Amino acid sequence: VNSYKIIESTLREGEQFANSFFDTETKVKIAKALDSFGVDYIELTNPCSSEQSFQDCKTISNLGLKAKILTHVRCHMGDAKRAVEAGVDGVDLVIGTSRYLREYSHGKSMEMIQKTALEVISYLQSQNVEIRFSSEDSFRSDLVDILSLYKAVDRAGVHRVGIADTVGGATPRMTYDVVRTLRGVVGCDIECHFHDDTGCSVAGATHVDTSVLGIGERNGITPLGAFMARMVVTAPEYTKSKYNLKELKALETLVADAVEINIPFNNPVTGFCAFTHKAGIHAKAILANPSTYEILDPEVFGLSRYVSINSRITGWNAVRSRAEQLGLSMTDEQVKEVTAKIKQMADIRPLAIDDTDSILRSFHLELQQS
Ligand code: HCA
Ligand code: CU
Repeated sequence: VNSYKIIESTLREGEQFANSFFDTETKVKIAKALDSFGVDYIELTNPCSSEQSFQDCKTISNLGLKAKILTHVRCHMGDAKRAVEAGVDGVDLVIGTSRYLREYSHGKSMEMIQKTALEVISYLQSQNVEIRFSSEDSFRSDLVDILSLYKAVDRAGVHRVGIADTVGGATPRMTYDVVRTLRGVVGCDIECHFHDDTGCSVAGATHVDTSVLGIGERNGITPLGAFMARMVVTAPEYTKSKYNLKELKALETLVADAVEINIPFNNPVTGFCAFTHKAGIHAKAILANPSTYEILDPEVFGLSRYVSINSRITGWNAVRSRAEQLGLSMTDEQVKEVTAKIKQMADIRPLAIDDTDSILRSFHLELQQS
């Protein structure tokens, strides 16, 4: 994978998150922040959902952003017409193809689905918008069924076909197999949409659906930040030159505030401890060469690492580095001595950074006075 595109769905899938309520102003703010970050597409809620959804879709389509504006609609003519009226650049069509959805949701046969799909696609082509066609619950659909459907829509000229792990049950291996098989059947781009019910949402194709912090229906989809963390390792040149990675933290904070949640402590890149090193053995190596224990360089995201010395498992190399930061000069023997004091204190109670700093300072003061 040397290049890929992001279809950012915070303003569609993300609106399906339990806590989400986005007023127009918030949507516009988020859309602008996503655009500034550099995402390729911004996907919006179906304009048929409500009057305000239609208005917001129009408003965002008219902002003149660099990102292409998409809306996500059911595969039927009424929805497609409303999408075009809203002025979007592209339309993401979706229809359920698994037995579950065909029996318990819309009740259509595969023949009916294909017929409707081709009609809707030909209408959208006449309106010059970009078209994506996706099945819903792809991984629990009959593979032969969806492959022949995709073949037909590819021949009809869609820009992308999508596969969706709607219930979050697919493994990376299953994803690889389906995408590879599909690659042999269609010539257009392939988009992936993964739910995170079993913690496997970071794996991908040419176009990947994300949302900020992964917010979405149930426990959401591929988080933009985790995906960036993955891709900065997998495709560093492309990822670093294309996306404004230094804006990630502000973007996440904006969305977290809007939906009233905290950024998880263990979030990739922006979790409060993502670049905190604690054990003495780690700290020593990190200070010598950060790559020893860091697959990601925090600076790439405009962040910095932190070497903790506030615990019983710290080591003297870490303490020496902190002493240097504080401008306290000591010999190695002295550093080892004060490290022992810190460990002794840390065995008794949890220490804060202020505690260890003052242990260092008073130790240094005693040295000067003696
Ligand atoms: C849903 C639909 C969807 C669609 C994905 C897509 C899913 O909200 O139930 O069109 O790419 O997960 O299947 O989000
Ligand atoms: Cu979804």
